[in-house]
Amino acid sequence: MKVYTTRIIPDAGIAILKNAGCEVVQHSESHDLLKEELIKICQDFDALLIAGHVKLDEEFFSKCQHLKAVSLLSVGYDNVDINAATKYKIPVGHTPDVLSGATADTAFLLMLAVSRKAFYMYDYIKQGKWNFYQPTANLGIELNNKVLGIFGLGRIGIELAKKAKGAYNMSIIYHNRKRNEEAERLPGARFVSFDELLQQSDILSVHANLSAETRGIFNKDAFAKMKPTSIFINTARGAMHNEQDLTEALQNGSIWGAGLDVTNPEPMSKNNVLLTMPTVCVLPHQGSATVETRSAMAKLAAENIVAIFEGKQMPHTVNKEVYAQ
Ligand code: 8YV
Repeated sequence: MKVYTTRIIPDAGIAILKNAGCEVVQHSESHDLLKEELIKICQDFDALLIAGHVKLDEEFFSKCQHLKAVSLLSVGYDNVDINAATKYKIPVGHTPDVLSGATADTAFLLMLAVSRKAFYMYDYIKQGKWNFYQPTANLGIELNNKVLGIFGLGRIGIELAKKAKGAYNMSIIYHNRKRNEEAERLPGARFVSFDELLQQSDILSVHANLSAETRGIFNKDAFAKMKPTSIFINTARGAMHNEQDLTEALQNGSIWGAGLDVTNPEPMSKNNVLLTMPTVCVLPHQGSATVETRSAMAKLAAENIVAIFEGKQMPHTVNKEVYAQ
């Protein structure tokens, strides 16, 4: 069985594939393949392991119907046309759970860094501006006893809620399509409407999936409803916020600060005005980027493929309907 990976992935994943007898070829160049190139390459492979945000659309699946498995090195699968994969009976795997802690840490890091203007102050030293001490300058805000609002309380949101409660005794409110009663028991979270989430959060952190419903949901209207002292955090998908509206909300004082691990578009331009703002911290989509988490993700992505080769179901399938077909 031959497996193609669109990026170099951690050895732990490669070892699992090789131990199962797979031949593995990795795309080792630092640029994405064009769709046509990927389709051509896939003709010689049985399974595809996708890392990065390569788009797999209807045309891809129609021309690669022979693939036995597509396995993502991510929990998010918004780059894949799942209906098309299902139509061609191709199981799509992903890597939930193992990255929840690392991603919640990134949201926590951004929340704290924004509240103390950390990235801006680091730059301030590099620019040689650390000279006269002024007690009223460059002040941050504290997180103790503040309200953390979570948009999309699932595995990652729960991890963040636990950390925020433990570290800062924050109250947790959340908005989901449906109430998550199991999750509510953990952080003592309270379900609120989307408008209440906007109005009541001191920190609003996005952890939902990108879908037609959530695309662009954090727009001018949404930011206008937030507190002028609030901080917006997005570690989920950049397409859920309108970046121009976010920039204006920060400029006109509708909100106080923003922490982004995902931007819209990605990568963010080095000339983006957000990078000059004292109360903005941006990271280059690093949520799951730890040695431990990326290894665990690579293992899971490899196990998803091996399971199919062994005639079993993937441990984590996005489109379980394929097994019924
Ligand atoms: C990224 C992620 O894949 O799992 C996801 O959905 O967004 C991350 O793990 C990774 O950070 C590379 O962009």
